[in-house]
Amino acid sequence: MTTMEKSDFFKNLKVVDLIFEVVDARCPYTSRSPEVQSLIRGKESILILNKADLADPRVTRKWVEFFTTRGEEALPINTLLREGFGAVKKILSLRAADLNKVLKEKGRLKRDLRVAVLGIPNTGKSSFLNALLGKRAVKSGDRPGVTRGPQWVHLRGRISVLDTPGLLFPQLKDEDAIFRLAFTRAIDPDQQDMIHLSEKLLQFLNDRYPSALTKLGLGKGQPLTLESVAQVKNFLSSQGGYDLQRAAVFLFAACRKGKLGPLSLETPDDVQ
Ligand SMILES: Nc1nc2c(ncn2[C@@H]2O[C@H](COP(=O)(O)OP(=O)(O)O)[C@@H](O)[C@H]2O)c(=O)[nH]1
Ligand SMILES: [Mg+2]
Repeated sequence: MTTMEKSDFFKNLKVVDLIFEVVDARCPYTSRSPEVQSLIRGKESILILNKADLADPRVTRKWVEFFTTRGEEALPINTLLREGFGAVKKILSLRAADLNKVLKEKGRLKRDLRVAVLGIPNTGKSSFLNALLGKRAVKSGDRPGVTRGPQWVHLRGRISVLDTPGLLFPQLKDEDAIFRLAFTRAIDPDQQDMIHLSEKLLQFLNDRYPSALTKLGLGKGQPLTLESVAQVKNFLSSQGGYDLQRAAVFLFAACRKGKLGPLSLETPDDVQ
């Protein structure tokens, strides 16, 4: 979003009734933006734990429990397969009915429930929004090159959805947060110290998902180190010895591609 579009989005936010805050199910705590709290003051927000297909289902259940205990509603979703959308649609129709019941009691006219989607980069905001809107294709500007602000798309059942998601910034609180956000690509891993990131990844996997590492087929010698990865891949440095930088980049990319199976980067115990 450009700055212009961003400010338009936040202007629209004032009249929104319900917000879907999209986070990454693999790190639903770290992928929340601290900005959200001040933005949604007084409005109902529902946490969408998206990419649930990539997360460890046992841990996702713990997260849902964690948020529920804190009085928040959290729904695990797989946007690619449209899994979990039944619950989303149900909430929308219930809230639209509630809103119009209240309006009627006050003797006011019926209106649509206004809904917006927001979150940090790469959590799947656009995919989730498109899934919500379904076939009601979002029209681009009438004339090419003309920027337009976010627009309301009307859905059946007295619901309107803002057609552009709100982009928020993640909080780079500490090294664990940076690792989780780089792994889920909320931030660009290439802008980080790759050796450090990959060492954190190895430490994490050896600790939490030791058998996942064997799926990479990088030798049996446990625990895996950057040295051993460079050795197996024959990544040699021009100064002699192994090229650990190259091993780090390779390992991080290989693990991100989902070959390791579903895994969760943090559990409620990590953040309490
Ligand atoms: N595995 C998986 N991938 C998803 C899911 N939702 C979105 N993605 C992928 O995540 C990437 C980022 O999605 P996008 O909607 O552009 O995220 P945005 O930056 O938040 O708008 C894309 O490659 C999507 O295909 C999901 O539920 N599961
Ligand atoms: Mg997007």
